[in-house]
Amino acid sequence: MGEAVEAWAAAGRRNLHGNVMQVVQMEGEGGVAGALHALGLHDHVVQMEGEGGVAGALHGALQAGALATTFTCSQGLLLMIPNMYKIAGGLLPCVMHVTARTLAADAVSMFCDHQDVMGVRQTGWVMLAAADAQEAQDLAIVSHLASLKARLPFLHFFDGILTSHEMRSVSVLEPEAYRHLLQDPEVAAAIAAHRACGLNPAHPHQRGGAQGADVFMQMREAANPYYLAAPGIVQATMDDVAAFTGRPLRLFGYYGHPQAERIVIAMGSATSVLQEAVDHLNAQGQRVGMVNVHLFRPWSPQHLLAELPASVTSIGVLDRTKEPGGQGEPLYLDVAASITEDMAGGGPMRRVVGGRYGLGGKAFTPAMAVAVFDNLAAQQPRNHFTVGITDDVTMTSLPVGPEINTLPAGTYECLFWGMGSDGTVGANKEAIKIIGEADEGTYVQASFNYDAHKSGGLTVSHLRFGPRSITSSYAIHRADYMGVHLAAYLTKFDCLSRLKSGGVLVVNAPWRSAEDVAAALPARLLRQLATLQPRLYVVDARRMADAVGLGGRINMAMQAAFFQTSGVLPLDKAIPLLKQATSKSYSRQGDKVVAQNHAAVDAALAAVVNIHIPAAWAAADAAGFTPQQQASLVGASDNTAAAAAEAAAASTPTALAAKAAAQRLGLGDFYSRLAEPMLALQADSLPVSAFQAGNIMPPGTTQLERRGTAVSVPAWDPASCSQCNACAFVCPHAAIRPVLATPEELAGGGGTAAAAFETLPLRGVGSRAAAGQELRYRMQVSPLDCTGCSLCSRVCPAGALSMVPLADAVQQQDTAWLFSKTLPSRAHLFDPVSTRGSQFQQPLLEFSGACEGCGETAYVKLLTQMFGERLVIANAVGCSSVWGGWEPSNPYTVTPQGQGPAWASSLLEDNAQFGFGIYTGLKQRRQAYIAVAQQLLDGAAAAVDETAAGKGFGSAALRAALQEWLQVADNGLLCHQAALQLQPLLQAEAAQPGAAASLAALAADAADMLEKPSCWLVGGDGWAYDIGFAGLDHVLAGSEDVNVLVLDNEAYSNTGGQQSKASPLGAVLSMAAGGKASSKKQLGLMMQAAYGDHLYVASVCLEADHKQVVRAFAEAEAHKGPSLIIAYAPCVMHGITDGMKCSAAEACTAVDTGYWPLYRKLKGRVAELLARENRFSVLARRSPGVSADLQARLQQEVEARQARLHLLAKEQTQQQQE
Ligand SMILES: Cc1ncc(C[n+]2csc(CCOP(=O)(O)OP(=O)(O)O)c2C)c(N)n1
Ligand code: SF4
Ligand code: SF4
Repeated sequence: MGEAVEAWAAAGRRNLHGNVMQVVQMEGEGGVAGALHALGLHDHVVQMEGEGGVAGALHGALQAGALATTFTCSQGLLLMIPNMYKIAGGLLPCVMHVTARTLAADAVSMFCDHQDVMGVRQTGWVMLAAADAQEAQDLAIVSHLASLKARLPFLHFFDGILTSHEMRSVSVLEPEAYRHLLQDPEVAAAIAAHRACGLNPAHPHQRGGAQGADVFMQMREAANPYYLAAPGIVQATMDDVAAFTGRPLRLFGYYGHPQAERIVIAMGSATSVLQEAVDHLNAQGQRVGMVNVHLFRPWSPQHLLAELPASVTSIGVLDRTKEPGGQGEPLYLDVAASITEDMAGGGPMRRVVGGRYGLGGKAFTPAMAVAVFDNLAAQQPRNHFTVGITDDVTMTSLPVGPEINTLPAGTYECLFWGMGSDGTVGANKEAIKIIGEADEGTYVQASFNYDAHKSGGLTVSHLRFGPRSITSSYAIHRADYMGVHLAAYLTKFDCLSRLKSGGVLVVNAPWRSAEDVAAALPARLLRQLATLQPRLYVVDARRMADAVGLGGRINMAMQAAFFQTSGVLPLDKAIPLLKQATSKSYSRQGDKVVAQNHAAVDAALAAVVNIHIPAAWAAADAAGFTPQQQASLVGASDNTAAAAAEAAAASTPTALAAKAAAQRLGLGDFYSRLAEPMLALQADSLPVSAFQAGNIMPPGTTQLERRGTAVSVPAWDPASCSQCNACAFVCPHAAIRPVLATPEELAGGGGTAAAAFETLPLRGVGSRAAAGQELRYRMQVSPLDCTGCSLCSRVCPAGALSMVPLADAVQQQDTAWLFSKTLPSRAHLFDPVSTRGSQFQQPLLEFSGACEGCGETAYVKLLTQMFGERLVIANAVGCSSVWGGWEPSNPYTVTPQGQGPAWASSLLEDNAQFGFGIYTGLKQRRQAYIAVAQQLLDGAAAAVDETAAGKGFGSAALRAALQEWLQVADNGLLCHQAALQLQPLLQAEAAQPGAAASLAALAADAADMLEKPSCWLVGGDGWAYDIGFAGLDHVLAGSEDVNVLVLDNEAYSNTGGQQSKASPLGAVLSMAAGGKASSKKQLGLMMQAAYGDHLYVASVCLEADHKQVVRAFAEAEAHKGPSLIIAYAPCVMHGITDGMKCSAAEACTAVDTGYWPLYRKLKGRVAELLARENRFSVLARRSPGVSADLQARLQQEVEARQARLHLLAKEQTQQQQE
């Protein structure tokens, strides 16, 4: 919401008062207080460093007599709690708009429930809940007006994602109406009163002082009249607004049978589902109703009771939140108390039960709503129930029947299965706008789901339209139209079960005939098609997109196919509208891109193939696979009969490969219990017993995904390869690795490997193993784990990698990959602190869900290669926590000995403190261990352990090893070697009969305590520069041995690319739509200047200088004190003209031109870099003058910074020489 306001400002849109908003970024509440005004009385949009800062600024602005508003949700809302109390305590009117979302608990989730707003219900803010986008508009207006009249702050909330991200036809109130409402004398007087209370030296007063026990309580109670008056003020304001909108609003909106016996009470988008269920049940002759709670605080029992039909005997309350251990959830408790008090006062006997639904975005459907009404009809309705899951542990769940159709008649439903970054979601947003705007009488609705893979993952778009208003806030179950934008999804997911019989099915595939389809799809799908008899169309959108130069962006071709085959609009009307919309949305990227998209539309229209479904498919072979597929499946695993049987039973080749991997890794239970259903989108039906409370994920589970999403994968040419390992170094997904084998191992590969396993004699270090054995070298890709970004082939200095279609490579290369996994590690032959040597170490971060070509992952992968066996990572929330740990995908894996990175994530704002806490905990435990070991060694065993009295402590060899370990216990690398010597001795002697208990105790903890942990605090620039900066600063100011890695992609990428203080001058980002006007914060320089030599600081760029980054990691790790490494991370948000495949070259230019400092000599000018990145070039196209000015300033800034860095480097060298 804030971004939208900022974008309006940048576009010059005027507010109600005729002013154009102006964006300013303030650092402190004092400055903001004078500047922040909202509701258009004055006109600034302010972005703070974090939500805690926003609340402080809001509070300050209000104290100054300004009108202010803000937007937030979830963790951000929690950060505001202290100031929310202050604002309410000061009776300061303002409005906060909240897209209600869940809070991080055992896991982080970005989806909807009311956990966040329920967490602030005690702060004294009035709380208004909107059920849908239309109500959100209407109640936003009510909130702003009523807040002034009531002299209380208002929190206006609606369901995050469900309502906030849904596209829906709404009736927008004209500015004239707003103006009229604002001119209401009562409102004008309230504004004047508020300003009169503002801090001003002309009429000074003091606010917010301290009080003692004698008066504090009375003062708190003195505010009661305001809360008592608020419900009446809100209702009156609702009536005023309704006079303009024609949509009446009530504090508690009753809907249903006038003589209802059973009613359900809820808030938010679920109420629209309840309405549909009410209509459905009343049409069957039942007598039911529902209450949509708009005013949640202050709670008004009178208004609730007044809304209920006298006939009501049974009430169900639905809460979208959970209060573990409570008597019930908040809404239930309020309703129950109101009804009980009413009954005590002589009101009718009514039974109230409550339950939970929809936590973390869990769907709430009409069938579930019916289940809640059915529960109320039971003799003994279940109380404290859940609905929407199967709770087979504490047995709370209500039984739910099959889904029912409660949609308005004439509604047409479309479901699109797209791949992240293929443009499907963007195209669908355009399509729904086109459909909605083409005919005034058409109502539209669209919502979008994404999986956790940043790119190449699944997107599902739900589009509905029809002649009546659509409020159904749940997924489409039976689509009239289905677009499958990646043919593999047909087999991977159960798409067809969501298609209506006789509906339209359009698939992006190279098929031309029914025979092609039959050869490509398993028999179970052919049978399903024969039963459903859809109108089947095929379009080879990928080929078309390639032909016009759009690569993987197949959206335009698929949109053209949609308009052509669905018949939703006459084609001669739809296509010009589509092209018009395309021109608008791609104009930012230049004429060439617009022309390419238009060409894709034309090509698709001419190439859609209609395929008749033969009735014979109904009897397709029950084994489930075509003969070709059976052959390829067997080849992909091994040649046993069991594998063949497995192949027949499994649903897809990748699923089969995943299952085999799970077995190999001992993750069979995790895979079948959780990962497999989750990856197949079947996890909604998993019962509670499938989960272990506390959420601990086993390592290495991304190996089970075998995603196979690359279009093309690298093919290795041994003849050209120089064995530099540069390709493996940059690969973001660890999908290409150097492999070493002896000729004997190759021969023992059973011929399976030999053919596909060409090798070279290993060059350089370690070419002969210790035993004098010859080693052979090979660069091996995992085709099913590669994302096809092609970075590896582009960085290869010898041109030894070329990209080839996945289909051509998969079978042979996957067999070779699986064989390579059976070879022993030879990592010890190489120095991990070298570019080449580091890549012979096992990457313990692999196959993450990061975007193709992501610049963040390779840094962390390198960390795991250098320190993985003793690595501990505290990860700030951001992209790196999403690609680093999204159930069931854990990309952090282990060595064959079971060691690997220990990873945990707390929040965005506290990662430095969290990591510091982990470090301190580990250090404290290890120091105690070291002290005991030292004591024992010093001959004090008797004092520590009476049973060991007089026996001495271990053998001389053990004591020598222990002594050696103690001497280096604080040095990560040396300690590793000493631990390798010590541990077996400890274990062996502790296992001897009669061994001292103290020795056994030392041996028992040895695995945990001998290695020196390498603690890294990892996160993005949003964390380090902004929201978590205070904590980071505190940790770096200390002397503890923690290492900080900032993955600096110069924006808040995970949330869509908002500007951070790391963003450069002139970049167009969200919250900087007019180009960022302030400079990048010089975090490294600041910290160095502040904390001097006790802090190790480096600025690195992995793509530009492999050696420097390896050295910086090693030096930081060895530094006895805090270290800070700021790492340049190219990101899809940079909009690199030719895509992320060019990100390595782009990063090199960034360094060469001095845009990104590595203490290197400058070459060229930054403009060279900027011209190729859309975040800069968009401004050059839109406002050339502004762009030129900002770019010139950026060049100057780069040069000045470089000069300072040179100076610093010089000073340091001089100091060292002295
Ligand atoms: C206190 C708080 N505010 C906002 C958010 C929402 N949020 C989640 S990730 C993220 C972006 C993090 O950006 P950055 O640290 O730069 O990492 P990146 O995603 O770019 O890797 C934001 C704003 C949050 N989780 N917590
Ligand atoms: S194409 Fe990309 S993901 Fe695949 S191996 Fe090369 S660098 Fe790795
Ligand atoms: S940092 Fe950028 S490229 Fe990497 S996962 Fe996030 S959005 Fe994608």
